[in-house]
Amino acid sequence: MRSDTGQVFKLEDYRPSDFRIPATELTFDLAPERTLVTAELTIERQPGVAAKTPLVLDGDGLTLVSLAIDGEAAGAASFRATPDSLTLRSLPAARSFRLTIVTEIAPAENAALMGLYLSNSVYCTQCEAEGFRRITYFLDRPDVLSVYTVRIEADLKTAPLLLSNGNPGETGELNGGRHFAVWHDPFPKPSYLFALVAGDLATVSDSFETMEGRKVALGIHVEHGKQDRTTYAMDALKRSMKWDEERFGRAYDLDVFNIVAVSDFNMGAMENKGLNIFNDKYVLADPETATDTDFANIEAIIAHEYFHNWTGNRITCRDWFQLCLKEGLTVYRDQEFTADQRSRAVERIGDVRTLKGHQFPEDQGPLAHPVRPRRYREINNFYTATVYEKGAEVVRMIQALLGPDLFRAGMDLYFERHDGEAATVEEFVKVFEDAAGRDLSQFFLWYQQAGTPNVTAKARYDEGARVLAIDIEQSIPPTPGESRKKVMHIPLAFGLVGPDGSDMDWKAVDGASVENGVIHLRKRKHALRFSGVSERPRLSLNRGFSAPVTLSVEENRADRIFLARHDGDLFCRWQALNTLMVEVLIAAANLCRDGRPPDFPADLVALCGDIAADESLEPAFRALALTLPAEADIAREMGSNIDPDAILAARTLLAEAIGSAHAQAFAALYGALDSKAPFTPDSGSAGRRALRNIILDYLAVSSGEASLAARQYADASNMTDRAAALTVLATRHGESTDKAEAFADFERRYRTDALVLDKWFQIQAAAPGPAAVETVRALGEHPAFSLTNPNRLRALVGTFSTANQTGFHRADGEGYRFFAEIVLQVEKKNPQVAARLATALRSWRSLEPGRKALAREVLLRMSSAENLSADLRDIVDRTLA
Ligand code: 0A1
Ligand code: ZN
Repeated sequence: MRSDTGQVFKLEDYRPSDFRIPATELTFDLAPERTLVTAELTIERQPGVAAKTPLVLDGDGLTLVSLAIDGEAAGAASFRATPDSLTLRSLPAARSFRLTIVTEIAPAENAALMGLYLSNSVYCTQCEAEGFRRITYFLDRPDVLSVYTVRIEADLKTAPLLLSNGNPGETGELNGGRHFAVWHDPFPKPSYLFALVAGDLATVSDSFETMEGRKVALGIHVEHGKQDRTTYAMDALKRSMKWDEERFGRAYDLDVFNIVAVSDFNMGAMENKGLNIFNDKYVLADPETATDTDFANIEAIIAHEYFHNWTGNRITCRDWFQLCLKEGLTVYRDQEFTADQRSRAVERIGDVRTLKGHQFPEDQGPLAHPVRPRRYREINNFYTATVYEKGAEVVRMIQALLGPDLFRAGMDLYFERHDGEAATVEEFVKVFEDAAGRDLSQFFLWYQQAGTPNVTAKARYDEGARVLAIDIEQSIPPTPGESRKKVMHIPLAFGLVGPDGSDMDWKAVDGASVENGVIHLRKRKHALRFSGVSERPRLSLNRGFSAPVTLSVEENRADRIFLARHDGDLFCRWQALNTLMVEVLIAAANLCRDGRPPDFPADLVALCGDIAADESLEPAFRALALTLPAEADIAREMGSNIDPDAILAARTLLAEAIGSAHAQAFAALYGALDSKAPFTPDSGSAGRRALRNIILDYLAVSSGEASLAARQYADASNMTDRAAALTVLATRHGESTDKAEAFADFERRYRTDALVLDKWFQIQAAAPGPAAVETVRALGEHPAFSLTNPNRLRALVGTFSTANQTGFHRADGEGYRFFAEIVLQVEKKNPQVAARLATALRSWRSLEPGRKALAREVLLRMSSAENLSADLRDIVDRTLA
C-alpha cells in the first residue's frame, strides 16, 4: 500500500518529459508468486536536454532483479533503485540507448487490483491511472507514448489463453509445460493503456467488417460455462462499432478486438488498446440472471470502452488533469449512442437523474472540484461524477452552442489535428473555435470553475403590449478553494408553451442573444423582452437540460401542473412533475418531523393517475414519471438540517396516497401489462416491465398486502420481475413471512452465481429502517460475503451507505460506526475501493445537528487511524476540511 506522502500535484507544474520511450519490449514469465518482467526500453533524450540530466523512472513497490544499459550490466554506482523509483545518473552520451530492466512481482499477493493481479486464477492487469509502475519501472505518465511488443510465457494447462494489446504474433510451446505468445501493437500508446491477460477462459468469437473493409476478429473471453451470457454484449459491441462509423466517421484500426470479463475489478471496465478488460457484471447477461438495468448498463459500458479507442487511445491525455478530455467526451458519446439505440427522451431523463444524484451532491459538498481539476493528491480519487458526467454535459453544451453540423466539423478537426497525440482540454475547445469561428473563452469556465450554477427566472406577461418579460439571474456558490466565481456562459434551451400545449411564436427579443431556441446567458442578470406574444405563455426553460444548473422558476402551481401535462419537451414535462413532487415531499417531511400528518394536493395525485393511464406516452417514460424522487434527492433539495427518517415517512405516505387513489386503475394496468411473451431485452419491453414494476410498488404500499409481490416473485420468468418483486417485499413488507421465504428461495437458487447473489446482498442492504444496520452487519458475517471482491463489497456496504438513508444515517450513529470499521479494513488491502466507499460521507454537513456530530466523529476516527493510505487520507481530509 502506498501511504500518504502529502505530495500535491499541480496543473501549472506540468513539464514535458526529458526522455521519450519510442519502443517498449516486454517479456512476462508468469507465475502466481514470482513473475519476472523483462522490459527492454529504447530511451531517447529529447532535443536540447543535457547529457548529464538523470533519468528517473516511476515504480510502486517494485523489486529490481537486474539492470543493463545497452546490453551491459549497470554498475551499482550508476543507478539507485528503490521500490518507488529507479534513477540513472550516468547515461550514455548517445541520444538514444537501450535499458533492460528485470523486475520481480507477485500477482497472487496483489489485493489492490492495480498492476498485474490474479482474479479467479486468471492473470489480468489494470494500469490506469498509475498501475503500470507496479509492473516495471517506466515513465508512467500519459504523454509518454510507446510502441509495445509483448511476449507472454505461462503454463499451458492453467493459462492456455495469452492476450495483450494490438495484433497477435508468433505463438509456440516451450519446455516444462510452458508456452508463449507474442503481441505487437503498432499504435504508440501511454503505459496506462497496456494490458495483459493469461488464463483458462472460454472464448466466444465473431467478426466485424469496418467501413474501410478491414475484417476484425472479435473475441469475448469469459469463465467456462458463461459463454451463453455474452450474446448481448457481442451484439452491443457490433452496434457500437457501426454507430461510431456512422455518427463520427471513426472506424476500428486493428485486426482483433478482445474483451475479457473478470470477477475482481475495481471499476466498471477499462479501455486498454485492443484488449478491453471488464468487470464481468458489465458483460454477462441472460434473462434469468440479469435485469433490464443490467442489460442497459452492459450496452452503455461496452460502447463507452469501445468509443475510447478514438477518444482516449488514438488521442490521449497530456496529463491526468486532462482526464475529462477522454472521459467527459466518451460519456457524451456513449449517451448519444444509447439515445440513438433507445428512446432519446428516456435516456436524457435517466442521464440527468444520474447527474443530479451523483454529481450535484459532489459539486455542492466538500469534494467539489472543476471538471478539469487544478490539483490532486491521489489521481484515483478523480474518477468522479464531475469529470465523467459533468464533463459530458460540457461537451453536450458545445454541441448545443454550435449545432450538430459545426459540432461534427469540430470533432473531425479534433481527430485530424490530434491523432496520435496526448492533448489538452484547451486543444479540444480550440478545434470548435476554429471549426465554427467562435470565441469560447467565457464558455471555457465550465472546465475551470467548480460548483453548480444557480439560475433563477421570473416571467411577467403584459397582455396589452403582448410582451413577455423574463428576468434571469445566475450565481455560482463558492466551492473549496474558490470563493469568487466569474459569470458563466449558460445556454438555456426554452419554449413558450401556449394554452393548447403547443409552442407559441414570438416576433422579436432583446436583453440577451437568442438563437435556435436557446437563450445565451453571458451576464449575471438578463432582462429579456419577447414581443409579439399573442397570449400568456408558460415558460418551459432548460429544455432537454441544456445546461447543468439548478433552476428555480418563480411560477404558480397551476402553471407547473400544466407543464407537467403538456410541455412538448418530454424532459421538461418530467422535470415539472418531479419538481412538484419534491416540493410536496419537503413540506410533508417537515410536518412528519413535527409529528403532524401531511396532506397531499389532489391535483398532483390525479396527475400521477393520468400519466399512468396515458397510452400516448411510452411506458418507460411513464415509469420514470411515476418514480418518486429518491430520499437522497429530497435531502439534496432540502439542503440542510436533514432528517432521513422524516423524509422516508413523507415519501412512503405520498406513495400510499397515490396508490390508494388509483388502486383499481393500477390493478387493471398491472394485469394488462402482464406479458406472456418470451423475454427480450429491447427498450420497449424493458419499459413495459419498468412500468408494471413501479405499479406493483404502488399496489403493495397502498394495500399493505404482500401476496401480490410474493406471487410475482414466484411466477417470474426473468430476473427483472423477480428482483423487482423481491425489492418490493424488502421495502414494503419487511416483516412478512412472504419476504423471508422469497429471500431464502433466492439464496438457494443463486448461491453459486456470484453476480446474482450480489443482488441478494444489495436488495437487503437497501431495505430501509432502523434494523438495517443489524441486518447488514449480519450479512457481513455471511460465508459468501467478501471484503476483497469489490462487487460483493459494493453490493452490501456500498448500497447500505449510498442507497439506505435511514439505515446508514441511523440517529444513534451505529450505521457510521459499522461503515468506518469496514472502510478501515478494506483500505489495508485495496485503498482505491476504500476511498471510493468513504465518499458516502461527503454530505455530512447537511445533516441535522445530532447526526452531523456523529458523522464528524467517525470521520475524525478514520482520519486518526495509523498509516492511512494516500487514497483514503485524501478523501477524509477533504471531506473534513
Ligand atoms: N478509464 C476507465 C475507467 C477506469 C478508471 C480507473 C481504473 O482504475 C483506477 C479503472 C478503470 C473508463 O472510463 O471506463
Ligand atoms: Zn471512460
